[in-house]
Amino acid sequence: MRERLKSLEKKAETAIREAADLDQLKDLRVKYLGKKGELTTILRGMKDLSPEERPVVGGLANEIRTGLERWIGNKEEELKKAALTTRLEAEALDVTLPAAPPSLGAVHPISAVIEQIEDIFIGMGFEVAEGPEVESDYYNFEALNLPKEHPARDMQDSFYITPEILLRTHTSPVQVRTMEAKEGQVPVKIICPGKVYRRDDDDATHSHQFHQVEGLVIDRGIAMSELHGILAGFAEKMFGMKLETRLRPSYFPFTEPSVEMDISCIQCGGEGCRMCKNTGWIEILGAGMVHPRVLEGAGYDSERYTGFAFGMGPDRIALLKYGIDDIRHFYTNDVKFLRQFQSL
Ligand code: FA5
Repeated sequence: MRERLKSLEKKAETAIREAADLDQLKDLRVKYLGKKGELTTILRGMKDLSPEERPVVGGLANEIRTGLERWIGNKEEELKKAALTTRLEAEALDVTLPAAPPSLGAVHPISAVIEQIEDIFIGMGFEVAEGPEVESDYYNFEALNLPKEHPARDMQDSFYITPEILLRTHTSPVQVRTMEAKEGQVPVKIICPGKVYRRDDDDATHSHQFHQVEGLVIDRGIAMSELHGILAGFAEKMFGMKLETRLRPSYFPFTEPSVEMDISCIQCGGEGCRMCKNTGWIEILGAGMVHPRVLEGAGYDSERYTGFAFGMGPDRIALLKYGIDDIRHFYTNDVKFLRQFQSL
């Protein structure tokens, strides 16, 4: 029995010395000193010893237990210290390292385009006006010469909230609101940027929510030539290059005559390429002379005053200007896409 105890002591000492971590040490304590441990198992055989041998072996067993407890205690200290040192080293803070640069946001490309449009028109003497996105049927349609049941209402499929309230489908209602606020005074020279909403199916060039910038000029003797001059000047500044422009006849119920303005393709210069679908031209806005009925309805004498209005889509302008192939990139908020515009 003595030999068994001695050999157990040796085996346990080696195992304790070699324990790699606190968990292993805990297992060793259970294995050798636990209630069902090896020392207890050996001591169960004491009943077979002679009465003389019993106290001697009992004393030896106690000595071995105390010794192993001490070894385990010392090893525990050692392992705890080592674990602490490793943690401290891993968490060491080097205060001399240069700080990580804070990650800066970027201006959204559509906001950047709207700001550029505003700057250009402010430079030409325009003021910036605003209007509500939740609009009445009256301002969005009726006051713009689009009475109920007018077939041209189908040109702008709408999100109605009640039969009389909707999300505005264009920024043109701000024309009427501005004229009303001016109470027949001239000159009126405003642009109005803002969000608009249409029940369009989203695709590469359509979004159900997008932006427009409206423009309105009213004074005595305003003619189509002024409209063309101002918008051609705007296009060159916007795209930063010499451009050809042309007005094509079009139809909007609130302008007469109505036109769409094309610019020569900014990619091929008019030769024909994929961007301009080989036509050499790209449409950038709708415009026209304010319809006399719209002027009169908002309190302006159409015999004395004339004016022009235009409406453009900054989303489509941003697609052209930055060579982006899908309008949906603007609305999915992928930071990798947006970071490309950090320099704007
Ligand atoms: C209008 O909304 C007129 N109110 C513009 C106007 C104002 C004409 C004043 C005359 C006088 P239109 O529906 O064509 O017109 O839209 C104007 C621009 O909005 C388009 O040229 C296009 O750039 C943009 N646009 C229209 N629908 C979408 C859409 N679903 N997604 C993104 N851009 C769009």
